[in-house]
Amino acid sequence: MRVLLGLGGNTGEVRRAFARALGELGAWPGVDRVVGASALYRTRAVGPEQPDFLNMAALVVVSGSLLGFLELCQELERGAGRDRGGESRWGPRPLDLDLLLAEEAVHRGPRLTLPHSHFHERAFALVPAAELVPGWSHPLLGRTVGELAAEALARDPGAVERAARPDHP
Ligand code: A4P
Ligand code: MG
Repeated sequence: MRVLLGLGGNTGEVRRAFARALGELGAWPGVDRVVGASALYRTRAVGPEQPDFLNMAALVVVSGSLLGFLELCQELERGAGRDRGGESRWGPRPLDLDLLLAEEAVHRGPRLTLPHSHFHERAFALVPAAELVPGWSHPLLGRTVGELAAEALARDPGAVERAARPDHP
C-alpha cells in the first residue's frame, strides 16, 4: 500500500533529521521503498507561539502492517531526540512523522486514524503532499489533495513557502 507521510520539525538539525528518517524508513523490512519526496517548505507554526517549521511529504510503499509502520515512525522520532512526555500539544519538536493518507484506507482506532484527522485543513501538510499525489482523493471528503491544498493556500497564502536551499540562503 502506498502511504503518504508528512514530515515536520522545528528544533535542531531538521533537514538532517528528515534525511536520516527517510534513509532508515527505506531500509526497514516492512517498507518496499520510498518512491517520492517533495521539496522542503518553511511553514508558520500551527499551535502555540514557536519558531517556523520545516515540512515535506514523502510517498512510501509499505508492505508490512500500517500499525508496524506507525511504530517505526515513532521510533525514528525518538531517535531524532523527540520526547513526547516533555512536549506541549502541538509544541516544538525535532521530528514529527504523520501518516496522512494510505490510498483510500479509512481507519479509526486508538493508535491510528486514517486519513490523519487534521490533514485536510493544514496547508503545511497539503501543499507538499500536492506535489506528490495531487489526484488522490480524500476518502471521507471526496476532494482531491490538489483541491484541498489550493483551498488551504487561498485561506492563508502566507502559511507556506518553499524553503531556501541551505547553500542559497
Ligand atoms: N496517531 C493517530 N493517527 C495517526 C496518524 N495518522 N499518524 C496517534 C501519526 N500518528 C497518529 O501523536 C499523537 C498520537 O497520534 C500518537 O500516539 C499516534 O498513535 P504524536 O506524534 O505523539 O503527537 P503530536 O504530533 O503532538 O499530536 P498530533 O495531534 O498528531 O499533532 P500533529 O497533528 O502531528 O501536529 N505546524 C507546522 N507549521 N508544521 C507542523 O509540522 N506539526 C504539529 C503537530 C503542530 N503544528 C505544526 C506542525
Ligand atoms: Mg504527530
